[in-house]
Amino acid sequence: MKIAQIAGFLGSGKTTFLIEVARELVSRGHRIAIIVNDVGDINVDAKFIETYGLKAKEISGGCICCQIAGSFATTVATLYNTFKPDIIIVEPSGVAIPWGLKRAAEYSEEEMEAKIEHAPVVTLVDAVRIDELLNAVRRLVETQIREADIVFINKIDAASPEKIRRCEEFVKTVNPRAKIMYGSGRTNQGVKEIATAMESEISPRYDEAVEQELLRKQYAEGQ
Ligand SMILES: Nc1nc2c(ncn2[C@@H]2O[C@H](COP(=O)(O)OP(=O)(O)OP(=O)(O)O)[C@@H](O)[C@H]2O)c(=O)[nH]1
Ligand SMILES: [Mg+2]
Repeated sequence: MKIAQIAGFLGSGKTTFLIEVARELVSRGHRIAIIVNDVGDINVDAKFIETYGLKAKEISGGCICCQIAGSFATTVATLYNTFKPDIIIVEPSGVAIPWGLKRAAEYSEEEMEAKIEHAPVVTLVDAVRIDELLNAVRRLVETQIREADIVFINKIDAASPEKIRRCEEFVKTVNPRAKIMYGSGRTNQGVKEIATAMESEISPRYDEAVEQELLRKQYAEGQ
């Protein structure tokens, strides 16, 4: 069973995008479940999402990549045991770290028969708010980009070419190995391409040594 995470800072368009990608995958015949992790007060309405024929679970009360990794793992295992999705698409909180979520997802193997595979880690970057992001939460955004397989520069329907270019430059500096894609959850641009990547590509399992080396490099460069 695959876990596909859509990371990105608060308000980067994760929920909007995730619903579109999930609908696309359902239309291709997949069984899709969704887990949304809300740490704030405004909760996504899981029932609303389910009207699209998806199974949706909401986890609140902390961040699923660290504080409540155990309840995330149990939710994944329960979904597998009751619904047997091909792919679970996860919206981590806006402050989650992708490798933490991979590790937490792998914990679920203790509670079910299936093995976890990871789809490419997709990190959304909000092109409309790129300047605010770089000023206010640069380190966090860098970490989310550094751990991405695909960086999706989002909201291009509303961002100037200049801002889109700044996003692209920033992403290339932080993670030259990431594939960069462009689009908009609102106008559906890029949705099919991400759905295809989730179907057909695999991201490595959590490996502590690899993560520590990446972290060491990031902080050495930041000195
Ligand atoms: N112009 C534009 N606005 C978008 C797009 N996607 C989302 N938005 C808007 O951005 C805001 C945040 O969208 P969400 O999908 O809730 O973003 P999120 O990342 O899930 O937010 P949190 O869960 O609160 O972190 C909403 O006002 C959306 O309408 C897009 O592709 N283009
Ligand atoms: Mg959301």
